[in-house]
Amino acid sequence: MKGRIALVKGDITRIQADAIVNAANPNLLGGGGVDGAIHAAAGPELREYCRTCGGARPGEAKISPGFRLPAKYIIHAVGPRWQGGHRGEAEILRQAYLNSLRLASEHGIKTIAFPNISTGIYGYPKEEAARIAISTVKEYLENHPEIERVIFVTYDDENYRIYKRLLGDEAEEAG
Ligand code: AR6
Repeated sequence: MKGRIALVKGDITRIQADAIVNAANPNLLGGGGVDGAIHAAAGPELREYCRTCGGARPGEAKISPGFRLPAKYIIHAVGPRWQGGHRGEAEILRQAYLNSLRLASEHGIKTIAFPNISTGIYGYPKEEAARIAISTVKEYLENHPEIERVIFVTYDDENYRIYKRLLGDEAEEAG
């Protein structure tokens, strides 16, 4: 696993990877948070493209070109909205990561960067979300050598500290 997981603090729109993941909403037409930043940086062609994607349910993911981003692709994953933890949120969050990774494998993507899905506007408790993100990615990497590198991109200080503690020396610090 060592060398295949990286931790970065910063803006995901600037990441050089084959794909970056967006924390989208079900209509895939843009929003606030990281979704707003990705649409602003990728340009209006992204919204036009996403109109043809048919949306995505919580836990699902769809892929688009990266347009003006350094990344070749954007994978739009819809995380769960936190409703107290008894509405299947954990499994939906796991599926959002897993379906993003599956799309990456299908499209020959070797490097993929994830934001901390659902931990902003959707209100998922950050440490619980980080544990799900890390365990889902690690399990997938064990069985999928075609994915060479997963970059966890943290933006706020709290998520950065949580990921740093949970990953320990399993992650290289990059960026
Ligand atoms: N780069 C990396 N991470 C970022 C950036 C950025 N430029 N900006 C914010 N974050 P959120 P959600 C982090 O709210 O909770 C949208 O309106 C932020 O610190 O973007 O899944 C969608 O359209 C947080 O840790 O996504 C949906 O309606 C993480 O990104 C809804 O928000 C996720 O926060 C999705 O909510």
